[in-house]
Amino acid sequence: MTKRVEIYGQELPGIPWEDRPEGSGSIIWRSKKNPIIPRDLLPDSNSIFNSAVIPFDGRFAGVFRVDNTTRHMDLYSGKSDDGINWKLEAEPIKFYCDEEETGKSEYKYDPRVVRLEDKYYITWCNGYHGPTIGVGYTTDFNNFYQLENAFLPFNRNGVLFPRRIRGKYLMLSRPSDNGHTPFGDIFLSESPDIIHWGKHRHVMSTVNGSWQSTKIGAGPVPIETSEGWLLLYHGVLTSCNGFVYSMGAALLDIDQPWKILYRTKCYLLSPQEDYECVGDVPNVVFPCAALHDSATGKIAIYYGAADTVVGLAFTEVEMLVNYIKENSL
Ligand code: BMA
Repeated sequence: MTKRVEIYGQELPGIPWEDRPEGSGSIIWRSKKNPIIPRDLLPDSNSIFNSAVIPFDGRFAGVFRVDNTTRHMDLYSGKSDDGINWKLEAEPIKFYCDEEETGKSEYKYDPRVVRLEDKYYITWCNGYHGPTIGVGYTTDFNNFYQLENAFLPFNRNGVLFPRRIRGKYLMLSRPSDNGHTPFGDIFLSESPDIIHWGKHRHVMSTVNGSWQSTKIGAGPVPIETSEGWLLLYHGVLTSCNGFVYSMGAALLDIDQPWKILYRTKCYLLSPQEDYECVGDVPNVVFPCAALHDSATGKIAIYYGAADTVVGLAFTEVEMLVNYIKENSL
């Protein structure tokens, strides 16, 4: 008998959930309520998409990417009782900073949120003379504090691990360029204090002739399991009609997470529904958060669709981990 795959983390009985549709063989299946967040949830939102949610205070809280009708990109906080119906603040998050320079930001997008020790840390793509990784934290989702950018420009998709490993904080990121980067591998960096980052290690590269051939980037915060860190990530293919963003998954070594144990050969979710294929940027599924329940192994994945709306999809840890191991590159 195969060993039961466990999630090491908290129980979340209120996790949003829908069973896999009868007869479906999909490893990841979409919510019937998709898109769960429409583009016009706020009076001046052009689009609400690549966004991050987390259990908070018996409910859910989140940090949302909102592009407004001037097409400025910023982060907004929001709350929800059920993880599906969200109320967003009308104004973007204002981060407090110790130094003026730290808070400089031409734009903010693609947040990730992680519970790490006694705080909720937010990482995002921060405009500071080009895109780099902004870092901030909150304890209450009312007051937010900004720290130093983690890296020099150009970088995107900064994702913190949910605990220290061998005493150090770890962050995945994807060094890039100033535009719609046509390349990109995932790297890992470590820090003693979430301010100073170094010991940069290569984690994984693109794969020629596949859905992940142009660039890849970490998605939600890695989930600790009995089989390694479960990392959902996006991979990009360049078609004659532009980029296509799909989702895959990998298992990383628990103590040395720059080492890949397994990695899906096929995508697990690709833009196929109308709201994923049609929008401000067509053909994009872009995962930024995953809720999980250690008691049942249920996982709820939040992803941006077509740079316009937020979608929700589901999987189950045992099914997903076994699939990754059996269908690895
Ligand atoms: C990336 C980021 C994402 C976006 C994607 C597709 O470079 O800007 O925010 O979802 O492109 O446009």
